[in-house]
Formats: sequence, C-alpha cells, structure tokens
Amino acid sequence: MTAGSRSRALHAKARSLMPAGVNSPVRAFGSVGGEPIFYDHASGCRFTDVDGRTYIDWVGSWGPLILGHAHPAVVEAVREAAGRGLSFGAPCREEVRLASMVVETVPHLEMVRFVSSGTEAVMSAVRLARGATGRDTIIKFSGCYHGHADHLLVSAGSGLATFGTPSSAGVPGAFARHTVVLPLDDEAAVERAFAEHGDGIAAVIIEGIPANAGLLVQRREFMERLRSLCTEHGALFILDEVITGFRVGPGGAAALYGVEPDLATYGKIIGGGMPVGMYGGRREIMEQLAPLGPVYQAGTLSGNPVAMAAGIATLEVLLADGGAAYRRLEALGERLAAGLRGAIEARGRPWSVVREGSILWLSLGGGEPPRRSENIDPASAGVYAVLHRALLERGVYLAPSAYEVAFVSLAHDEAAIDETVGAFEEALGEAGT
Ligand code: KE4
Repeated sequence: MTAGSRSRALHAKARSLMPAGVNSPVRAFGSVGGEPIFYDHASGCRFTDVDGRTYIDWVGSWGPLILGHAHPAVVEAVREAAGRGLSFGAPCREEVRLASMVVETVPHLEMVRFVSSGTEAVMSAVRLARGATGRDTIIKFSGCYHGHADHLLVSAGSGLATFGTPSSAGVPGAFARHTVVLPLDDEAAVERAFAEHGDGIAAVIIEGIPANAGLLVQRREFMERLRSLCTEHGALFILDEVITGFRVGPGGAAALYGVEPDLATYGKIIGGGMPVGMYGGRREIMEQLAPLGPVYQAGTLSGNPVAMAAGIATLEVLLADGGAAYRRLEALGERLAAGLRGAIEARGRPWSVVREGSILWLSLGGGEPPRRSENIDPASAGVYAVLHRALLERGVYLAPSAYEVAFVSLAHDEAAIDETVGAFEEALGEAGT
C-alpha cells in the first residue's frame, strides 16, 4: 500500500528537513517498506491520516496511550493546566500529586524523580547506581532496549562475560567498556559474569518484560536469580518499566514477577502521551541525588505541570474502580490474541501470538516463542512486512517493525478487535503467507 499523496508530499518535505523525515528511526517504515503515514488527528483507538484515511491504531504512540487517543479526561486536564502556565521550572502541586500516586501504588518506590523521557530516566538511574555503589560495571541483556544513552547502546562482547562493543557509531569504545551484555534467559551466564566482575558491578538492568526485540517473556526463576545475585554481590537491580510500568498492572512487571528492584525506570503511560520519564526506588539511594547527594541530574522541563496533569489524569482512570481497567485490558487482549491465533491456525501457520496483558507480539517463526532475541528467525521480518502492508490497506495500523509489539488500549472495543481479526484473516490469504 502506498501512503496517500499528502503523506508523500509531507514526507518529501520532511526528508529535506529531518533525517529520513522522522524524529525517531522506527517511524521511517524502513523495515516494512513504503513511506510513513502522517497522522492528522486521532481519537480513541483510531487515527485519521492527512489523506483522510482512518486506521485502527495498535501502536498507541509506542505505549503511552493506554486510555486511547485524546481521552476527554486527559485532554481537559492538559487544557486546564496549560491555561495556568505551560512551564514553571519551579516546584508545582502537579508534581507532588503524580509522585504521590506513583509512590502510593508501587511499594518499592519510596522516592522518585521526574525527567522528560525514558532514556533520561534510565541514563539517570544508571548514573545513580554507579554513584551509590562506587562501582562502574553495568550488566544489560542482548535484545533489551533502554533508550539511547551511550553506555546502553552496546552489543555483546566477544566472550560471554567480556565488556561490550558500541552498537552505534559515535559511542566511544571506552564508553562500552563498562557494560557487559549477556543473553536473556540464562542464569549461568549471569552467574559467570558476577563471578568475574562481582564487586565491580554497579547494577543489572533488564526490561520488566523485554518488548523491544519481540515480546520475550522471561521465566520468574530467571528474574528471581537476577535479584538474588544483585543482593549477594551488593549490586543494584534496576527494572526498566518504561513499557511495563502501569501497563501490565498497577505494580508493573515487579508485581507480576514478585521481585523488588532497587531502582525502577518509567515513562510512556505516566506521561499520558506527554513527555515524561521517571526513576525511583529506595529512599537511601534516591537521596544520593543532587541537591542532597553527590550524583548530579537536572532538567529544564522535569516535572512540567502540563505533562504531570496528563499523567495524573491517565493514572486516575487506570487506578479507579479497584482494577477494573486492567480486567478490561486483559479481556480485550485475550480476545485479540484468540482471534489472531484462530486465523493463524486456520492457515496452518507455525506462528504464535505472544501476549502479556495488553501487550501482544506476532512471533512469526516456528516452535516455542523465543525468550532471547537471538532466537528470532530473521526471515520473519520479511513476512511481517507483507502482513503490515496488507493490514494497512485494510485500515489496520501495526508497528512498522517486526520487533515491536502491539498495545491494546481501553479505547479499543470488541468491534475494533473483530475488525482487526477479519483484516488479518484476509491479509493472511492475500499475502499467501
Ligand atoms: P524514550 O526515550 O523513547 O521515551 O524511552 C526509551 C525506552 C526505555 N526503555 C524501554 C523499555 C523502552 O521501550 C524505551 C523506548 N521504547 C521505544 C519503542 N519500543 C520508543 C519508540 C522509539 O524509539 O521511537
């Protein structure tokens, strides 16, 4: 499917002004082909592009829009806050309100600090872990994405427990030298790394549920082992809940796995669509931060009142009625997964639909869904591209990457799900996949 003429014209102009015409690489449609579609307006679970075509949106701005687009309560909260000032660069009551909501909901967050993106939250949490422990080495996992801070744009080194190598140009080798990259789902590899670097390890960081290279659901035992190894060696356990925070439940992946991180990072949902990141954890760690302690971190728009208002309004809906929102998301997620599975089985395809709550991923290889990014069949990206285009033609918008997940929102309803499943059945047939 080709993008409409207005999208194409805008993209031509955008390409002359911004690299590939986008402000974040995945938006460029590079891995699915075709040109990006320019959104014009959105409401609920649908958006309309600049050519007047409407789509069911399963990307939801990559996770923040768990209530759907332009939720009335969020829009009104933003409008009201904006009318009182767009930014103060000074403390405001909205920061206190959102911080209170988060601290009251997530037991291991005794204290938090707001920033303006998930990257900034993770970058700051890693610096804090290094400052609080006086150690330099960070363990991360292959396939996990934690934003674009230099020391996290690192691929696995030659040996399993050796230091990493930069995964992006512009990252000096020296910056990668303190990052060890290990395979997911492998306790022995982590144990070896601790045996080798133990008292030099500042922190282990992992996504609550790795969802940036497919949805790689980890075993509870693996997550528990990460926790125990950190405790044994005096390292901090950082859970990156930028996607999973308030997505898989009020307590995030920490509650799902029953593990308590020392620090956790947030973004997306807590901003309700506005630029917000957050990190938090135990008080004695957080109080190492300036101006109380020696670890520096700052931000002009941190705690922005309008962004805070969007986050507050979002969490108010999510946390109302004793979890009704999450029960609804669970039901909608299962309906979508069951419909897609039915279509796949009817075609005799060896694929699977991986779901955790309102996060879904099409695993287009055969066999058991992978728990490691290395086990994703690279050929599946080509199959996905065909499906993506066929669905786009039918007014269904999936992420423009085989490695990204789909997000169900409270604005999706049975009709949108059934329409999506119908389009998927046709796409399977047409695509001959
Ligand atoms: P941001 O800096 O993009 O707000 O957050 C970085 C980040 C940190 N941690 C996790 C687990 C994340 O998933 C992300 C960002 N997620 C991607 C999509 N999966 C953002 C989309 C994009 O890069 O355009």
